[in-house]
Amino acid sequence: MDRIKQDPLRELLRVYFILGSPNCLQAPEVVLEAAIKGGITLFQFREKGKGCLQGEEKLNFAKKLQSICQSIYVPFIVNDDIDLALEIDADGIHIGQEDEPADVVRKKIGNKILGVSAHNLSEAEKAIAAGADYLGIGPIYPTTTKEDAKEAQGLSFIKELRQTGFDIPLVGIGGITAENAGPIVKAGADGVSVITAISQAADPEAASRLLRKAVLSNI
Ligand code: 3NM
Repeated sequence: MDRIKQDPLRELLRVYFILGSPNCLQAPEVVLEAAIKGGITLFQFREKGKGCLQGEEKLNFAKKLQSICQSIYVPFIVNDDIDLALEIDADGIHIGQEDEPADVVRKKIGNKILGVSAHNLSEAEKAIAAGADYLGIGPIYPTTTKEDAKEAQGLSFIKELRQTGFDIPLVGIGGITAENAGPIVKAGADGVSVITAISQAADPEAASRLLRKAVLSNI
């Protein structure tokens, strides 16, 4: 087995499911449990967008989803909200370029997992210097889930990072499905991150299983 396959964080990034209450067709707890049964490897709580929960409701919802993850040992990452991540002792945090600087976040969270979205080499270099454990690269394909998503970039930036010698764990995001996931890992990503492909699937367990198969058969 090569070094990449032995890295536990790379293994966690294989099928990285992101969810918030605005993203679901069914009850979020039901979707998350099904996704875990189908083989997701990491979960991110992203309570954003129209109608999202705030304050105490958000906190209680996060705790509910966290306890589902804890019961099956799927690590629980919080999007953006560092105070929430610390309050519930989440396993990690994911931040974008508009959020608090990664070095400040790293100081606040100690050795929890830190993921940073990066769109160019300079952002990638800065994130790594600040202590990012993995980079989120997207949108790979067009997506309507993130309101302020940039233009789809395809596989070019993932390839550029790998060709330039960056070996930090990478996960692709944006418009990813079981049908189009394979080329992303072939291009050098360690896994894929999805919202719609699982949360809006008629059968989230089957959708997760298909995504997992698509990733693992191309690693
Ligand atoms: N971040 P879906 S794209 C949360 O480009 C998020 O950084 C993106 O949702 C980025 O799987 C995106 O439904 C939305 O396309 C991903």
